[in-house]
Amino acid sequence: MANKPIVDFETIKKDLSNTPKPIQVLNENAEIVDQKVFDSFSDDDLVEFMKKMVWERALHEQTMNFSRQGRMGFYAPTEGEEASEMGTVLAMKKQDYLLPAYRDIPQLIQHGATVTEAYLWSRGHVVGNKYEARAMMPQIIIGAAYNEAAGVALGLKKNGEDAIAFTYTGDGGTSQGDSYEGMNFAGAYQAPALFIVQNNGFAISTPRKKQTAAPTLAQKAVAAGIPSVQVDGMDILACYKVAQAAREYITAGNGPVMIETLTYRYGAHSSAGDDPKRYRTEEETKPWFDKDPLIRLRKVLEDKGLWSDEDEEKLVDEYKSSFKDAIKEADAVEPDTVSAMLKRTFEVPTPEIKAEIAKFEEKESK
Ligand SMILES: Cc1ncc(C[n+]2csc(CCOP(=O)(O)OP(=O)(O)O)c2C)c(N)n1
Ligand SMILES: [Mg+2]
Repeated sequence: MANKPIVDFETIKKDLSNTPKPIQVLNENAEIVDQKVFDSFSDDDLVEFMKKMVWERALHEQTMNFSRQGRMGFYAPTEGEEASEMGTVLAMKKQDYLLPAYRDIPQLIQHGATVTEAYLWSRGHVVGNKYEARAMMPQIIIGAAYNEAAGVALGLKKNGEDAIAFTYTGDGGTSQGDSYEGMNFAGAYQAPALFIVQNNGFAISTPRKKQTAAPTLAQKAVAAGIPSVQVDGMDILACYKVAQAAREYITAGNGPVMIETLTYRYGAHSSAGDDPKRYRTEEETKPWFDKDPLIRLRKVLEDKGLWSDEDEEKLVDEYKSSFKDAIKEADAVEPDTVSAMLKRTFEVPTPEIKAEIAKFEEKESK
């Protein structure tokens, strides 16, 4: 008798790749692929989405300039990720809680932090860590914002609030244990959290394919009992609609959701200046530039007579001038000091810490 195995693992493995196509409203050529969803947006909505993406790109360009002038601390470029970031954050309500990662400064500002606070955060200044809006400071430990979100979401549930926790990590973040733990906890407690993975293709220089054998990152939520979906992260209309649908589903008491946005980081990992040309070819990056989220929506708006180059240039100038005001405000804030940091960290300082404080106060007084 042929030795037929009790189970066909090869078929099970192949089935893992049998996943739905990423959700789109506008395709790469700016053609409408979901007319019904497209028609649910008014002309004003479409213009508003475009403005938000132009704002994010202007923020990126101006902040990179500040960085080159030595006026920023850590800054993670966002060019290419405008649809993924603005589309999802625009589905948030004021009462929702944001747990961002370091590349999510634009969402943090959209949710109510000031640009000045964001710039102070970049400089490591304590004033940049606290906002009037319901948001935590951007998380540097990759994947860890998912744990924060699980805890915050459980708190919102226990308080009976009509609010959810929105959180972001990258493709690399899903290779970290923290992200699994956060999702598992939220799944177990049916906590109202929306987990967003911005899959921009790379964790610094490590390509997505080398990080995991999982056919999609969305699948990583399945083991926690969390429904998940992939969305075209260069299509702001799709990102918005999917995040909005997720929020509705979560607030109806159905537990968490995970969304994987397929996007791309055009530039370097951070303003510290790694060179992407050392780990990816032009051949590989070109198709992503062709999918640009601004080009895509701009084309739709121009066809409808709702947008012009002049409109855009005027907006960019306005936005950039507001960022220049913001950095001036940040410059005017008294610099943070090591002694002040030590004092607020230790309610009861040990003798060693007391000595450190004295040492730094002496240094700082000069
Ligand atoms: C736990 C942890 N390990 C390593 C790092 C160093 N690190 C900073 S960013 C990064 C890559 C993250 O990639 P991804 O999650 O895809 O986010 P992206 O930067 O692409 O937005 C790594 C490894 C870190 N911050 N935290
Ligand atoms: Mg990444």
